[in-house]
Amino acid sequence: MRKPIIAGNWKMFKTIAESVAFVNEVKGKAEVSGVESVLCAPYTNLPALVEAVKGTEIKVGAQNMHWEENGAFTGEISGVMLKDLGVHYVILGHSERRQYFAETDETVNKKTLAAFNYGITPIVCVGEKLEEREAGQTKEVCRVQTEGALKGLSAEQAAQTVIAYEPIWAIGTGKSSTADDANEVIAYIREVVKSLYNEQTAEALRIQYGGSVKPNNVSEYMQQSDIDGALVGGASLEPASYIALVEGAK
Ligand code: G2H
Repeated sequence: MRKPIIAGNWKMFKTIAESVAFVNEVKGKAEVSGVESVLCAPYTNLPALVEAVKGTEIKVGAQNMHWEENGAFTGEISGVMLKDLGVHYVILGHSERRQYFAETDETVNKKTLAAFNYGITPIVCVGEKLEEREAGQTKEVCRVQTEGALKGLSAEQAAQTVIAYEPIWAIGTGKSSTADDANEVIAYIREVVKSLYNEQTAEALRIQYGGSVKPNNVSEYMQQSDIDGALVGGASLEPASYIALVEGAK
């Protein structure tokens, strides 16, 4: 049985004080037995957030990291630094990073491998652009990105990886993939993992849907056979909405 995982991707939102106030509001509420709840915040908020979630079931994630442990990489943060803070998850290869910050399958792979060196669980994002979808290339794009990200991981590491399928045309647009369509792609990604490893690994690995998930549609996704949770941007920013998302994943 895969444990559902709701991860809030706060992107470049919230000050430290706002992050702490958020946790104080969702404490005891966005904590539902059998559902993992993760808040992925800007780097600046991570220490305060790790402190604020102490004694709760909520985990903290970053939204990126460098693959090297340290070095002359101005402006970058490494896995060892995140581990030092007590961060459990890191989002890698989000489409906004692929689009605006030159993230490639190769850098996503290096970062994914590095995350495991520090005991941080990667949430690896894959997904097609609108023109790729219209050209019938959705599965092929997801296959290439999934294979690229997992390259060199052991079966045990792959089983622990979380993949987020986020069709790019559905991100922050209010247009979401139908639950059936998302499930079809996600089931295909699981087949890809099976062909790379084995059935046991593919059945253990969790795959989220992401792209305009809201409290009123999260349960439709969760009812699908292969969708194990959601990576949520806009709707994760308000406490009441985040609580409803976690409850909707039961
Ligand atoms: C996709 C998603 C979170 P939103 O980027 O990763 O954002 O829920 O706002 O579409």
